[in-house]
Amino acid sequence: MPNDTHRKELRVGIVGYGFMGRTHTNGYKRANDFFNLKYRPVLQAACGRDAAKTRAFADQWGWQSVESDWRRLIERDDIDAIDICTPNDSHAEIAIAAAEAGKMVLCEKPLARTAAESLPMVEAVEKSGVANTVFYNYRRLPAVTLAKQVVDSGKLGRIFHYRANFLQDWTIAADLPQGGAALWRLDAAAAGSGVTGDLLAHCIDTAMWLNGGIVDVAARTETFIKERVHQETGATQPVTIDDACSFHCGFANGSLGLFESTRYARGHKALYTFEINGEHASIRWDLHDLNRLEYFDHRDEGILRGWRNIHVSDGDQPYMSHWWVPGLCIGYEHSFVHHVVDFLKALEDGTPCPPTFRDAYETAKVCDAVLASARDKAWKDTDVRWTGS
Ligand code: SOE
Repeated sequence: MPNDTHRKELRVGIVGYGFMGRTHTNGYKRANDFFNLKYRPVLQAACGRDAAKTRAFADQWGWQSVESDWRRLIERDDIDAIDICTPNDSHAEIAIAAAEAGKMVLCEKPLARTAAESLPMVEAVEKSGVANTVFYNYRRLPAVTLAKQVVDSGKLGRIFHYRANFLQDWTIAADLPQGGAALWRLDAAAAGSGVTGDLLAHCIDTAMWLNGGIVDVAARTETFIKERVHQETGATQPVTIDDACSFHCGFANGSLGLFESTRYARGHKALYTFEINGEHASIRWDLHDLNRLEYFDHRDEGILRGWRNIHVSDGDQPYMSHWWVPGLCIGYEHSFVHHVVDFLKALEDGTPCPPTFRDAYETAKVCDAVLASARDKAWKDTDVRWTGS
């Protein structure tokens, strides 16, 4: 195990100190404790518009300095990588400026509000050749990574169906305000869309990673509460996000997809589930039981055939040899630790760390097609060019 003096520093500047600022910071802090890596993230600077909150975040989590203007952060020559944890409407401007300044860019999902807004970000990182990645974190939960290994092994045979849900219930109250701190996800101007960009984007990223490109979609959206008070202005305004969205789709491999997301499923807080049905076998996964992968194989001996409930906690399963001892669980936050680890390993190897900005752009195209389909009440082609990363 190299000690810290042999490790190459990756000096990170983070923009944003909310929920995602904390998950990413935890990833940087834990990566070298548990994994043997050549690079070591340094918590160089935290940046946010509210000076007191940024300072409190920096003190709590160990960021060495603070900035109140992201442009100043990007100008600093003691920063190697910019990590964007701000609301979606600021991702593009920050990422493009960072890439043009030659900084690596790590960005919270979704890449931006729309595919059109995402494309210049892809062009900027590709033109400057900087390392880039987007935190679609669920890929890196060990059970989900194991699902990828099972699919890639061909055990499922020809794939017929892909099914995913992401269900929440936190916006049912009609008096919940919209917009501003912590509630920007309810404001389409800041978020781009509602559940489609926030939750289905996760499902789409995982789906294309596991099952290949989505070629066409037919969607229905609904906004159940039509007006809400804006948190900052106090004005009652129309709600312009989608509260719920479901869509059918076709994949390039000929399989059918069925996706549903809502923030109005009373009793569900973050129920992300997916299931894949193949010719020989099926798998399914549930975020509420994130260490388990369920597997059914029709080729098993008839009298013993049934769903296997695999507790993904053994040393030969993805990432797990770096944690505790077989049988002991890890949690949600480890998906971000693993993402940081994979980013650092990719730097070491000189390879991309998926999902790259280009991969996330393809996910944005599907989200746009879903929203366009719901608006026009028509099937839409996605124009996705999925390369498999
Ligand atoms: C919204 O409630 C949210 O926090 C998303 O923004 C995340 O991406 C998702 O992982 C959980 O739910």
